[in-house]
Amino acid sequence: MEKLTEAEVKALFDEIDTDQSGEIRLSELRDYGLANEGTLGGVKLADFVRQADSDGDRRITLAEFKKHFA
Ligand SMILES: [Ca+2]
Ligand SMILES: [Ca+2]
Repeated sequence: MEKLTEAEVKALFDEIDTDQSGEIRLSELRDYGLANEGTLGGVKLADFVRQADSDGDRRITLAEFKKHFA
């Protein structure tokens, strides 16, 4: 996966977190994926959630999101 800067990761997070709740839900990822061929950085959305959601609550916080791209 290509390296993103911290600012780019934050911008991407904000782009996906359309209700600005501070966490990304699968439904938000789906909406984002519909416009982006169902993948994020070349990773399938369902796989992305499994990988990025380190505490398993099915929501991706900015911290988890950053960790994933770090
Ligand atoms: Ca959200
Ligand atoms: Ca989580």
